[in-house]
Amino acid sequence: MIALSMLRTNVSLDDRYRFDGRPFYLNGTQSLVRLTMLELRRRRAQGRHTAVYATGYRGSPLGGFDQAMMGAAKLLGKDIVFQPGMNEDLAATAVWGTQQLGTFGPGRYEGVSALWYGKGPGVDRTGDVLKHGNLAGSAGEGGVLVVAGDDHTCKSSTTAHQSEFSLIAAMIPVLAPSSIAEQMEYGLIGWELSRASGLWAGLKVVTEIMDSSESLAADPMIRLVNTEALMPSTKSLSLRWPDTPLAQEERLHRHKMPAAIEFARANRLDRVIFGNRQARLGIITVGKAYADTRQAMSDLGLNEHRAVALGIRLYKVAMPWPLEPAGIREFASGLEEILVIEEKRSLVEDQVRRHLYGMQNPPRILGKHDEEGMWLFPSDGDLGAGVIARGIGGRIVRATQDRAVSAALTRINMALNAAGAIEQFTTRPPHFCPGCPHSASTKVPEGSKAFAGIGCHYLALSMERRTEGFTQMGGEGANWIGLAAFSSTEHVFQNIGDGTYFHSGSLAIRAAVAANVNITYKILYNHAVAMTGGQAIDGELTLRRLCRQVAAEGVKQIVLVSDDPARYPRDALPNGIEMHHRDEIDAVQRSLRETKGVTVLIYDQTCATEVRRLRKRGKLPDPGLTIIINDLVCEGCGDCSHASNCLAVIPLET
Ligand SMILES: Cc1ncc(C[n+]2csc(CCOP(=O)(O)OP(=O)(O)O)c2C)c(N)n1
Repeated sequence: MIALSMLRTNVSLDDRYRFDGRPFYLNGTQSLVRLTMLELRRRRAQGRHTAVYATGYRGSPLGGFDQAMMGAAKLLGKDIVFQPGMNEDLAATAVWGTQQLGTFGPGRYEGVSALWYGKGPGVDRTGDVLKHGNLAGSAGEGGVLVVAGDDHTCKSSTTAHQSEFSLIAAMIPVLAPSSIAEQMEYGLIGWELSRASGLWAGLKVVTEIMDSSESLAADPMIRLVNTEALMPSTKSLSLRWPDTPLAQEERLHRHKMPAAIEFARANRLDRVIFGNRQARLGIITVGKAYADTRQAMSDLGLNEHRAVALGIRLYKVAMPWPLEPAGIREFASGLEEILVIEEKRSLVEDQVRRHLYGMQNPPRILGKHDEEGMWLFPSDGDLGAGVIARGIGGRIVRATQDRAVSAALTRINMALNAAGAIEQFTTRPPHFCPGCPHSASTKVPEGSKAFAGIGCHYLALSMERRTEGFTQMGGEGANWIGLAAFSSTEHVFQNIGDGTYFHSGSLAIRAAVAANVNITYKILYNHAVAMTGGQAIDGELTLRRLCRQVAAEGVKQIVLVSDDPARYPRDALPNGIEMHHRDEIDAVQRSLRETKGVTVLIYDQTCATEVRRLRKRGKLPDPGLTIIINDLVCEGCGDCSHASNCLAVIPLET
């Protein structure tokens, strides 16, 4: 609750990044920007002359973090350095570098608190670096926070992601906040954990929290126990040089991991929220599921007082892996049943089982499934407050026959059924923006098929474009290498955005050339990484450079199509590049598909949203041209909408 006297009368957008003791309003993305500032302030308060470094690669729910960091550059100051990565794994390698500051030679700072960020698939592709980096470790005056963005319901992704298991593969502990304030709190704890244990520390952020916003009265207060003092036998766990792989492994398994668990225990990161000794039903929950569980309990009419009276004890896990065992054992004592409520695959539930194994009179542990093997808190789709309320309510009614909970449960079930029925009419499929170049660029000639990839052009999959199938970012066309060897189809088109080409896709073209398959890459040069917010490509990719790069890969032919081929003087582009007006795209594609080997068609047209932004800012002239369909002669057949594939063309009742 924020007192009226604390409210600002003068407000500015920068307030979210000010530290003047006043409340501030910020969204999930901005909370990570503020986190970097908090970390620097914390280190300065500890008397350390350290810096903060942030790098990674965009993708929802971390799509706008780079823009937010760049927008706040002045307020961040010179000791917080932001550098967008070319892709996730190379960015993580740069983070590894920041931790080498103390061993490499004299530095300008005592250490660097590094933040890496990436969307779930980016976490996956960075696996090798995360393993290497975590084995090498973090610097004593540094620390690494690995921010993994998960889109659990696949709102803006190609996989409904859960990053924990990738982080676990690299033996990186995971912290899972349940609110915007906790994102900052756990972020700071993560850096401390990293310094104390020599590990890299994971911070899981999810779409629902990143896309929400909150007013906060104050920054999180963090007081941590010095775990080094608690573990006197532990030698320094930090990154060192020289170092050997087996010494790293020993340090990781025998010292760094136990240090992380000790850190969690000593600081009581996981804690009992409410409950007493008489409780019989325990609820363990984590991350966003904690917030949903509280909502579910409220929907069931269970405030803290009522819940305790019904014999419920609630436990909130801050670090789902490695799960600190002492707290769990203490919590479980005296309980008959434990419900583990967590999103996606079971992670905490399995560890709870392991930690309670061998306990006298152990409670029944349910989570993903009930005792009959029926789904209780499913691992697929959305585990929202409604589904959780249904699960918890059912168990309470079963154990207590409580009438009020039973009545609330009936209401919740009715609401869930009604919501399910409405949903089928209210889902709006995504579509190209009006004026999107992909609307025309993704067409293929009669008799041909195409593959999609990562980017806005992915939406062509649900349009009449004979576009069937896609790959992960950077794999574009490599699936054809395997498929072509056994297919009777002679040739395919592969769409690839310029952002993806720069990130990693250029390597897929090299692979296709090496395999000598018949494929035409359509490089959709829209001058933006459009789908994530229209960022610029993270380096220079002029048309000339792009043409020279693909030519150097050894492709058989390169054709450039645009709305104005005369724009490029002959000598601006390398020799041998054909240029055509984009109206000729069909004929161009027909000719390219007959050419054996790898060919490239570059479709040059700026992203429509970027064009609109540039025009609004007066940076691009308005063409002053409007096409009007005369409604006096229009027969209302709707063909113009269909043929133009443009949402802005709306059929008129005539
Ligand atoms: C490994 C990985 N990193 C990040 C993303 C997030 N992502 C989805 S679409 C996209 C933009 C691709 O840009 P571009 O290739 O230029 O295509 P456009 O959106 O401009 O059509 C990104 C970065 C992802 N899907 N996978």
